[in-house]
Amino acid sequence: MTIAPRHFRIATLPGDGIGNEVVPAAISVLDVLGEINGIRFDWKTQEWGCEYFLRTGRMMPDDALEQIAGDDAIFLGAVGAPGVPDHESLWGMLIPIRREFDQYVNLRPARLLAGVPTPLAGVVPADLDMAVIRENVEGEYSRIGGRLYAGTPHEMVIQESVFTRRGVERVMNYAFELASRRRGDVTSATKSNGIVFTMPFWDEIFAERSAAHPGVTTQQYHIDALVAHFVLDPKRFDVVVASNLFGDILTDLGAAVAGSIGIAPSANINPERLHPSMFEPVHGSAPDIAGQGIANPVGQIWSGAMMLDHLGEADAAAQLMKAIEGVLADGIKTRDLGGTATTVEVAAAIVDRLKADAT
Ligand code: GGG
Repeated sequence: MTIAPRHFRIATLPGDGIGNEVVPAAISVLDVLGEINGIRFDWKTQEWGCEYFLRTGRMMPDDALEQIAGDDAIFLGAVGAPGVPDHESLWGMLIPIRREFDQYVNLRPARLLAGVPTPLAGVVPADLDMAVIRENVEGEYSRIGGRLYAGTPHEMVIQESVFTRRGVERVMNYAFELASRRRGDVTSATKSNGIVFTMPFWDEIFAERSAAHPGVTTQQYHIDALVAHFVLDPKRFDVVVASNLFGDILTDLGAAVAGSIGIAPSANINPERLHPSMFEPVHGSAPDIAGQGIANPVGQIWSGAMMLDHLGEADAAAQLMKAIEGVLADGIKTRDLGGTATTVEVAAAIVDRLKADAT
């Protein structure tokens, strides 16, 4: 009896800069993994991003979200390029996708993999394995505010933050549920000593959610102390829940202490599955190294493993993680990790490893 391959249609958005190098590298790996596991991907590539913006004045066409709304997942590379203001590129593509598809959880694992050097003295892989849950659709990233008296000595700007009870509760619930499947601890990132309305509200809801999840222990730190603990004692963290801005900053730090931002993956998840979720590396478009073939593809490939997990292909995701870890442990690494391999060489080594493990 032959079994028909599972088929997934993936909206593929390489975007800008090194996105155009790491996305094809990851696809070369995922296609082989798919062949091994009876999975077929239909990579529906869209050339949206800053080049599109420079031609059309928009990062994506007007009906972009309608075009991808029915896809099984979105696989995104990076967004941003010199010549396009960063707020145009982010608010023209990444943020509308996250918001329109209600991807309110941004799950960003920070894990030290064997063979990857950490800048932290004396820290081994068992000491650094956390998942940061970043609230992804509200918080400090808002378009509410304004600018008055531009160009005069009285110039002023106001930028509002938006925290809703529904928004905070649901992302915290996700963090508690995730922790209950991991080591059972959630840390909240706050700053309620300085930010007097939104952060005490955040703390209040954290206390309520904690009471509703009695099997999970909790910690709470002001963001300034929390970043110090990330560096000095990462072992104390299992799941960390943070607002949009705090989570964004924390996860670059988490990636750096885990060896390189080049390996950090992320999943923008709509847990109710009413819309497609989006998988992208934490890193940006890195114009300084774009076009040289030296970008680390691991963040993109690991994001592919998270996508497979979300699509119900946990075995294939586990095979991929094993292959990534094996290749890094063998010392096949790009320059950001102290190696000399190119983007394509790292991807090819992961493919070889997948094939070897499958025989
Ligand atoms: N790979 C995603 C990407 O290009 N990120 C660039 C960036 O600036 N992201 C900000 C954010 O995640 O909110």
